[in-house]
Amino acid sequence: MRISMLMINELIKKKAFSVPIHLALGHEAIAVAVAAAMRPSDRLLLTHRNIHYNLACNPSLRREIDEYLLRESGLAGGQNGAMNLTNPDAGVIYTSSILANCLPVATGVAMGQWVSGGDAVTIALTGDGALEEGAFYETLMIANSLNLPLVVVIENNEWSMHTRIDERRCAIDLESIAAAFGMKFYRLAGNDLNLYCDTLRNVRNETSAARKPCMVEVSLSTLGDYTVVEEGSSQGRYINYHTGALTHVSLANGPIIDESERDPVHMLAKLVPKADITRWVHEISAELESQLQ
Ligand SMILES: Cc1ncc(C[n+]2csc(CCOP(=O)(O)OP(=O)(O)O)c2C)c(N)n1
Ligand SMILES: [Mg+2]
Repeated sequence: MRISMLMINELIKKKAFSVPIHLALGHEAIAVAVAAAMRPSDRLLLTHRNIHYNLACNPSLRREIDEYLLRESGLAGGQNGAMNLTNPDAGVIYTSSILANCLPVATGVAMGQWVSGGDAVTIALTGDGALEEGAFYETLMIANSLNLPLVVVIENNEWSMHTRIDERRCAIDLESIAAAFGMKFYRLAGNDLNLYCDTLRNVRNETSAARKPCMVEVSLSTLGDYTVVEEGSSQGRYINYHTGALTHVSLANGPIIDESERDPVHMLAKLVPKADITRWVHEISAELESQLQ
């Protein structure tokens, strides 16, 4: 997934796409965990930053890129582009760039699953910016009132475009909000992939068995931030990545971007001998490049 996104970044740098693409470098661990937890009848609803889930659910880089090129061979037949990308075959049935918009839609999908019986669940993704929308709280109220099998996952990178949480609003304690609605809450941080996969599998199965909604908050960093020093200034200005090309990040420098807990690939690399990582990178890059021929 990391190498695929870095390849896409190289194409964005070359201005290959007419649609805006929000890379999700640093968001990979939760996407892997959600995709691994999903069963065939489960449904996933996404937001503007959806590339990692689409790559996790269908690792065809060719079809992802074809969608961004608005070609018929794309994941959604070239109709959706990036910010509305769906992939119904993999359970990704709705994606909206309107903040929090996927939540009421997910509530309806979960209600459909409840009416039909069975054990399917709906998983809806959102960022910390969407907590500023009324639809977030209405979704919690309806889903808990009707006991719907809905998992709400919040990717908290502490940014909404170029504004940090503490610059734009009061803190929102999601654990207390979940408790107020009487729902289960899990918090993930640190990019431990095995822990994320175990947690999401348990959350999915508990939600299915109890037919009660659940909330998961994931603290993460959107990698690609940098500092510029402007002429006449001695101080650097911090630039947070939101969308588009990461001109200072290069595929040639390898898949690890930040040698810290912020980078899930760095955390994964710590679990595997270095020679294996080098071999994987080589093999995966060759396979992905062959898809792009
Ligand atoms: C209702 C609404 N208001 C404003 C926007 C403009 N907008 C697009 S992305 C974004 C930031 C979203 O932040 P967050 O949900 O935390 O996701 P992140 O980009 O940090 O992953 C905003 C404000 C929008 N798409 N929809
Ligand atoms: Mg955010």
